[in-house]
Amino acid sequence: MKRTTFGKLALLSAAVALLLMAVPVSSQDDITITNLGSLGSYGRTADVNNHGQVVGWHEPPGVVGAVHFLWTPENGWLDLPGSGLSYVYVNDLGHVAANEYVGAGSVMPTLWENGQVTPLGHLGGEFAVPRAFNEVGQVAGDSTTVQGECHAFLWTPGAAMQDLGTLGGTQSKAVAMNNSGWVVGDSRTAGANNHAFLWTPSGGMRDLGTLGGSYSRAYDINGLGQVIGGSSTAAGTDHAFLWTAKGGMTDLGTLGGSYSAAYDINEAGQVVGWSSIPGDAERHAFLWTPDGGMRDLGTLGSTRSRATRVNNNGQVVGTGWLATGESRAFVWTPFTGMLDLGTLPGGQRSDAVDINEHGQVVGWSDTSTGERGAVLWTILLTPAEQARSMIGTISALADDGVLKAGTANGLTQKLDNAASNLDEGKTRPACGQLRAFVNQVEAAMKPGSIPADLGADLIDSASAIMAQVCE
Ligand SMILES: [Ca+2]
Ligand SMILES: [Ca+2]
Repeated sequence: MKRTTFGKLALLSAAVALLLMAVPVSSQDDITITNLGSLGSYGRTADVNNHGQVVGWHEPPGVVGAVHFLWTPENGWLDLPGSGLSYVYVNDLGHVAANEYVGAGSVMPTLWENGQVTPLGHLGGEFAVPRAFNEVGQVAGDSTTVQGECHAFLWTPGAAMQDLGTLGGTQSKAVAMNNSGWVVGDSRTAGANNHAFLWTPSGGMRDLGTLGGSYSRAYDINGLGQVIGGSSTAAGTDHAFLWTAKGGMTDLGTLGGSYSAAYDINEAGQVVGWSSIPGDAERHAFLWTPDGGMRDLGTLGSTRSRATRVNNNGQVVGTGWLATGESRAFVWTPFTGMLDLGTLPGGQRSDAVDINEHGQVVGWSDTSTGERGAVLWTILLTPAEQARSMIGTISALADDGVLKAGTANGLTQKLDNAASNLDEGKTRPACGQLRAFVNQVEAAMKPGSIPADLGADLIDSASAIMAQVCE
């Protein structure tokens, strides 16, 4: 994902806030659970951005349709105007894409920006829904047309809604997009099969093919243009796929069973989903990495788990089922394995739907009253994990051209040494490396090699680690 410099800076500020309250993570004790408010009987939490701002929907008594809400750490819960369907997204600018009833039987996507509501229009029909929202404010989704077909659309600020066409059939649907405005989804072909597509501004809609079967479906795309989804194979079973411009569609395989499906890909090309294991009686969450292939993330005691999101630190969230049958939100990290995120007091069931780059997870939990609460879980990182998270951020800044490669290498080397020392309990050399890191940042800020705001954030983050481990 190509983030703007603004996005990166804002992201670092939020990281600082998290680091200041961090303690070691090794178990559920290091995860906090916050009840953001009541969702009533059916509501859902839908999305969290990198500032810990959360959106979702609920159905208050007497209201037809979903009322969308925005929860922010600063101002708490805010019901957004109108009512609509259960589609709602928030980006790092704090803008919200949703949809609203605009008349009898008519639903249109809208953009909410600091209290201003902008209708995004439609492709001629009465029904349009947003399904993806990016950091430059573009919205992708699908809309009915004058002819009564359903077509994928792309809406760009300042431009009219664009019909992305189809693969030759009468229907297409957008599912995800990246910050370059590349859209993926699926469309009917002239042969009436459903195929995954990639739409780009320069190339239009492209058929991504299948794994040998008749249908495929794309679920996500990252900033590198890598696409994941599911496809039928020549053997007639569904497998997770990864598509790249260079390699085309490749089969990600399974955990030994016949079936797999992929739901999310991060900026490092890591993929999550679920797969059946030998015998096909069990379905387990997986993490697929370019180096290690498909890894079984386990379960919470039953035969089923499903991973739905992975952030750029390789932290995974999804749904696990207990041996007693209740669903539970889980987080999986390389440091902890799969952890049950638990429920609000008196609850039995919970589910996780999204995670941001700071380990903040959103979802819902039932409560002792039987209502659902919107939930924010925060995973607290160890000092070594915090240092490694900073390495990831600095590398991304170098990739984006905000930092020179030489500067970034010097900084990441010091953090890497500090993290290794912390792993071994050697706090004195770790603190020396962190101080050297701060000195390098300060030196690079003087000639402007590191922008002032960014430099201040990096120093704050390093200082937060030192406050925990240094004398
Ligand atoms: Ca999100
Ligand atoms: Ca993704």
